[in-house]
Amino acid sequence: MYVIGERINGMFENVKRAIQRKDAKVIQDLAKQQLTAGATALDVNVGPAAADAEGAMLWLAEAIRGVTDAPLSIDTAKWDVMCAVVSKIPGAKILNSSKADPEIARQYVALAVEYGAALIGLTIDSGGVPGNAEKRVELGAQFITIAMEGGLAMDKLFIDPIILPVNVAPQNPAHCMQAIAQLRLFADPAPHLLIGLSNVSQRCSNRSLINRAYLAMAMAQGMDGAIMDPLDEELMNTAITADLLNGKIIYCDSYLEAARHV
Ligand code: THG
Repeated sequence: MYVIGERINGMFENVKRAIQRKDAKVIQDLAKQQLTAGATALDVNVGPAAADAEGAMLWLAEAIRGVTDAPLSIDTAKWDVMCAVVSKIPGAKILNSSKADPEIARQYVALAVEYGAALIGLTIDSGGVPGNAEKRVELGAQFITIAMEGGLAMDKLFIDPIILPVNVAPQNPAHCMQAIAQLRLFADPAPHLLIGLSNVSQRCSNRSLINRAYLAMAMAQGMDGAIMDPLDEELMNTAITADLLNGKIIYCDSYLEAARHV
């Protein structure tokens, strides 16, 4: 399971404050904690409040690079910010994210190829978030084709069917799972399939239970990545155990610990 830690996001008060006060230690501690807990990569999002999105993104990345070379998922919806920061952030990168409109997707694929980065492609276009599984599959397949044409290897492409909170979009989590099951069949080798897991339970009670149940269900459909909270220990245990039951890792009595350190 490719776990991208979600905690370095200006949506969290402590991160927002750290950005404002330029308190690098808060960010570095979050980076180290998430990696120790089993994250492979770290999402970096300046949040909605940052006035200077480019400056804040570069400051966050520099702080994180002081403690780790782990891949950074540069989480911005703004093309100009992505373009400005990608050349300045050293090490492995995941561009998070591109919409599936052909002219937009082609630009992001070219940018990812130019910098040897991975790319998250959303199954959304200017028409908005699809209301069914079929449109997600159509847009995901379109993205896969554009990536292939642009020379982006499938192991560097993550397709994200866009998960919405189950309290406001009751059928959405099921649609995403159906799309995941179908999209993994579109290419061989398949692209990665990923979601922003915590979205599914926003403003719900039983948040971590909903996250855990959905994670295991979606992994059974072939999801192999998530932007999620690795500091939720039972959530990480669920991810590792789903890998075990999917035959991705071999059982030993200490499999939970062993899997965190591969
Ligand atoms: N797909 C892609 N990228 C993404 C998302 C996605 N990036 C952002 C987001 N979705 C994934 N990251 C988060 C991070 C935090 C939360 C949800 C998703 C979250 N935060 C608390 C909340 O809103 O309740 C913050 C409250 C707090 O504790 O302060 O749930 O889908 N490609």
